[in-house]
Amino acid sequence: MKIERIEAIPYSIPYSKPLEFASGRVSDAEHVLIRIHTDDGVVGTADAPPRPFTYGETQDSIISVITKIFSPAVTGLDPMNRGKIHQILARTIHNQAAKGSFDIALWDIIGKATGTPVNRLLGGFTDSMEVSHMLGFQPAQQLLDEALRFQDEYGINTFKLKVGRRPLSLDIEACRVLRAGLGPDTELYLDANRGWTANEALEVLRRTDGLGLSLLEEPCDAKEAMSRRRLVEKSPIPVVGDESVPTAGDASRELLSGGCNAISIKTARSGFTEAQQILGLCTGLGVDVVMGNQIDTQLGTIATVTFGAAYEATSRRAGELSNFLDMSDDLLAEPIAIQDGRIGVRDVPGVGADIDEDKLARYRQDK
Ligand code: MUC
Ligand code: MG
Repeated sequence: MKIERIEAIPYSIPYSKPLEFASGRVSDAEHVLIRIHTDDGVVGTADAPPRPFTYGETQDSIISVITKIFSPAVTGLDPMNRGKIHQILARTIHNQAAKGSFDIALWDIIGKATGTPVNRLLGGFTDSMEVSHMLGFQPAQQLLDEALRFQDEYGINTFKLKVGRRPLSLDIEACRVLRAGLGPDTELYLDANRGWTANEALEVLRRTDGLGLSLLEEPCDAKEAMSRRRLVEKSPIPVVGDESVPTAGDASRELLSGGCNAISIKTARSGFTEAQQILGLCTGLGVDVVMGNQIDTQLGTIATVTFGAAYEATSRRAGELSNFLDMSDDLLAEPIAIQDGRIGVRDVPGVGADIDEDKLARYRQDK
């Protein structure tokens, strides 16, 4: 089997409810659909979400690196030789979402070619993931209304609150209202997307003491190494590295330098292969992981479920798997269902990311 050609298709689907957070706002899923075609007809599919405010990639840069650099260098290679292909991709630095989607599409090919669900190739630990829902910036009462609706409609009982606003009292008030309205048994954690300084984050931790928050993600810029380390030492709850740890090397640097003591693994930026390396590092060091969300479509979400459900450590906590519910439409042929707060792994060869071709024709931007 050989890689014959690679498509990088730009598409845009509006959000019915845009997501706003400290580092940006997403109102349209302007993503790139990657399809790796092989000479024997097997096609690997994956989604690449550009997040310029996080990694610097854009729709154009993803298409460009895939069609102009990756594609000519790997055409003709056997997709089973992932080690060789990754050595070639690694010659280009950064471009995490482009590389991540490329890797997931390769795994999709391997699953289809061997007639095996990729979840089982990776580890096959379990057949579903518990869902955590991400709440974007909104007034406190609207946040509570949304959380209660998601509890009621989907059985979701874990929420990540986007914070990082000033004055700090806005987010502190939101935490109080959510805890009072949701009760003590709902998991609640925070993600500031680098919106605060380390000292502001410490103040928030002091003023939310007693509210049972479980994690604090990317409170400030990890590059502010000294104050960040002080925060991690003083925090009573784990400090999760997210945008500071897209690669295994980044994760080891941040963990060893005390910049975080838990890690968000995102398949959209690490693929399955580098996500495995990050996971190995974390389990070896005894560090908690969370399966994160890159504001993913259903296509990206099914990839996260495929990986997250493959291992005990990645399925222990609820994964962030529900942002697609705020999109007006999607490309997946068989939509994802959330039942009793969980999403099931697809028992089909590959990742289970079959595309609705009519929808793709409607939303693609290159035709
Ligand atoms: C998250 O966990 O930070 C927001 C920006 C991004 O890159 O991912 C999202 C969610
Ligand atoms: Mg985050």
